[in-house]
Amino acid sequence: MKPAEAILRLEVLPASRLSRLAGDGQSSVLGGACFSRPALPLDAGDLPFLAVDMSLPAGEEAICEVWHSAEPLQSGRHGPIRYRQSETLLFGSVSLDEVARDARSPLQATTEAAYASIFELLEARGYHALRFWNYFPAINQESHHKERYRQFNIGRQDAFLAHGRSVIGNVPAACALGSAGGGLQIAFLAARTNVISVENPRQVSAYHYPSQYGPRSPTFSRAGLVKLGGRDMLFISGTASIVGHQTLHDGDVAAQTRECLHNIAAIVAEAKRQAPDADFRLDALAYKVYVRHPEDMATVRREMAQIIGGLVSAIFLQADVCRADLLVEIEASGGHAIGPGLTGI
Ligand code: 3EB
Repeated sequence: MKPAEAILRLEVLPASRLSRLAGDGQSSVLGGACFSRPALPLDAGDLPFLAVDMSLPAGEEAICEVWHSAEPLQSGRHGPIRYRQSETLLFGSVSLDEVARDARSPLQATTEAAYASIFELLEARGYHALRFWNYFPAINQESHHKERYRQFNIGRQDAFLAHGRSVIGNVPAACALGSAGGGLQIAFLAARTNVISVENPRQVSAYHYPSQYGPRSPTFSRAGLVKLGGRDMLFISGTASIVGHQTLHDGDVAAQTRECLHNIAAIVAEAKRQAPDADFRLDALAYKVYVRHPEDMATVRREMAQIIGGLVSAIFLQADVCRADLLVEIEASGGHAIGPGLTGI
């Protein structure tokens, strides 16, 4: 498929080229996210973009992932959310400062408020949540007697429950990473058609994690599968070195990377079982790789190249992962167009 005609295409480009793309009112851009340290003052007009404060590998330029669609697009706002929609898809972004509203921790309350707005929007417009990207600072730090990731999980789950949504089974794909600064930032992709949730047979579903990982289980599926324009597309959640519900390979970033890819392969196999006509392949996915320690970047790249090969689309970022013993987390998507331009491993 030619990129220009694709119903959904992911382009990865230097942030310096974003304003040229965004300036055009007829833009094919749905939305996206840019990553740099510090966060860039973004020139994205009324497009839904996150400017995330997150480090890149040494010497790399600020980078954006940009989702495009060939369908006619319309921009809008709903409360704090910017969004852009087509007949088929809706992409949104929201950035909120953490503010205390009541006895709940500011992060918990802000998370619940952000998700409540998102669900209101999706319900009003008739879209199904497919994929969430969650970023907020100090994810492993404790405040209000709880780790901040756990506060986030309470706020997120409460918003699902308040909107009559299931918190097990058919839940959206997601990731949650620690940024270097800023507020709570959420980007999301939603579809008009039904989304199928995919789980990983090697892992306990996150929504069934036992309470040792927090009072509320995280509300996300291992991947979301959707048919858009007759093509199966797969959005794989952030995937870590977890088997069952336990972290494996404590302190060994190379082994953790291999375990992540083993898990991603298992999710892809499971997705193929649910969509037999799809041709998802590990070397045709677009990857985003979050590495906790910058000095581990080269090791992660080497392990990935060894398993997948060098010619894949991949973004590498330095971020905190939601369990203190996780050194790397990898997300991926496939079935949509990718390019122009590949960022190889
Ligand atoms: C894990 O598998 C690793 O809370 O939205 C991965 C993907 C993780 C999504 C989330 C967390 C989330 O539990 C962490």
